[in-house]
Amino acid sequence: MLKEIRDEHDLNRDPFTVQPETLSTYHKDGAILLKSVFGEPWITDLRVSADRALSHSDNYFHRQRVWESDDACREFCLNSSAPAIAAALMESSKVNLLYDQVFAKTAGDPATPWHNDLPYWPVRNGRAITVWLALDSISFNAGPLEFIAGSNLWEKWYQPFTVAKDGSQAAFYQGTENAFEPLPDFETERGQHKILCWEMEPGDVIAFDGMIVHGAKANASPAVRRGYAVRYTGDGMTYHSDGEVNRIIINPHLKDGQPLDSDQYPVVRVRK
Ligand SMILES: O=C(O)CCC(=O)C(=O)O
Repeated sequence: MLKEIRDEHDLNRDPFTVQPETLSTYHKDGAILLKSVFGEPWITDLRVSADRALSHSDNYFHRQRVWESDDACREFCLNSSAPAIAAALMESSKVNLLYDQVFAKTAGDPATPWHNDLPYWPVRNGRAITVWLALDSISFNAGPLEFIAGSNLWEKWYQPFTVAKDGSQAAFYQGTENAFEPLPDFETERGQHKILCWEMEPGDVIAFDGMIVHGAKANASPAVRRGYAVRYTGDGMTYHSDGEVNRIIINPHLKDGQPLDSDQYPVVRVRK
């Protein structure tokens, strides 16, 4: 069934329709490239926001929760087609914004190690999706994202880690759950998997599941590659403080098991 995705939140600047093939590919592979979803006004505004946010970041290549203090990011997270993309691909009637994150890889920046995202986030019991928007042209040698197709279906919660400046895994989180699986050396296992990797143009989006194993290549080009990642959750997702590996996104006002609805994780879409 073709889904029309427009609601009162969609300003119609970038209307988006998801085709049945798109949906089935997303469910099977866990990641999909959507071409030319967002137009020039967004890209221009979000580049300014990304540069400003990164100039205040103490991390070498990313900054989180930008939307809370940046008008263009707030507009994108709440009122663009991004929540509708999330709702359609998760097939969810309610969508919450979890947080947003800007990334920049400059020339020579290292690879992002393989990982899956949900183990880092203080949420459980539902699906999550990232809408990852390219703000620059990203060629194969400029640090594109890579995904292990179908790993979203493994339901493996790989042990989270921090990353040092040279891109190496600095510390593995021990956790209180005892539920994290040791992280295989996916780099040496490359030949055993179907790896998805796409070149992107500004305005292209990769939408990917919170459980898919992914990373990014080193930036071997002279160009900077900026990306804007917005993380959304779907029906049934609840707060889970044991998952507070990423301390920047924990919500001190929520208790375990509560729905996420809050100022920090606002509901961005409800389909009646
Ligand atoms: O941009 C990168 O290198 C990493 C992005 C990533 O892992 C993510 O958005 O979840």
